[in-house]
Amino acid sequence: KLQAVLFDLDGVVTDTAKYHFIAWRNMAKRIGITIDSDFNESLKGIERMQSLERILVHGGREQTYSQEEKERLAREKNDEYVSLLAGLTPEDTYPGIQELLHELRERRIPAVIASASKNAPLILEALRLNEYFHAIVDPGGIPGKPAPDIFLQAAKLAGADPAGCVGIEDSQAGIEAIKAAGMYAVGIGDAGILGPSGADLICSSTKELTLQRLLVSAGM
Ligand code: B16
Ligand code: MG
Repeated sequence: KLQAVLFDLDGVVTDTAKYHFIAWRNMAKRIGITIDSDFNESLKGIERMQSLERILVHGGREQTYSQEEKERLAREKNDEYVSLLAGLTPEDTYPGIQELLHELRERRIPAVIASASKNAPLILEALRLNEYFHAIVDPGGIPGKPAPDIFLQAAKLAGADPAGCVGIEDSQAGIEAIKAAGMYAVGIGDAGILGPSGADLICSSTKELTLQRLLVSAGM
């Protein structure tokens, strides 16, 4: 039986994944590193400082910066990211998400945010979706995706067994995290990109995410 639905945020609830990409690309460019959308797939779902490390390795610059300089680079990225979020309104919620959240609430099935982002509360506020979520995982101090911890913590907050949870993700790291947590993994995006990470069901758009579809495909 379905006990809880665990939502990734960036790239599942709204299109903020594109803002992360813009802000990282600009930061990387300032230090002479070029990142393209293929490389960006390996950044999705990855915590801020880890993302920076991946970019530095990608540019062959992992030895160049002190801890303090890295913190400055990450802060600059986040400042630009937060300024890109300024225009976010409820209209930016991906199609079908509010309807799914509504159905879950009617059925008293808890929805929890399982995001790596420290900006999650700010984004949910801007989208006016707070009331639909039972809880938001605090990603601080727990291992990031692809480790299962963020999803396990989300299940715990919902009072659910991992085996009774469906996790929804747009990233390779996130799908791996859901599977490592022993849950049913729904990928949003391209089957060629998310299939190899182990997604159980892949939808090209959030429009396909109805409660009925989840229940039938997860066999719950
Ligand atoms: P922040 P998700 C992740 O969010 C993003 O996919 C990833 O690109 C970002 O670096 C990470 O959050 C940390 O976000 O810098 O805002 O704390 O996809 O897990 O909802
Ligand atoms: Mg994501």
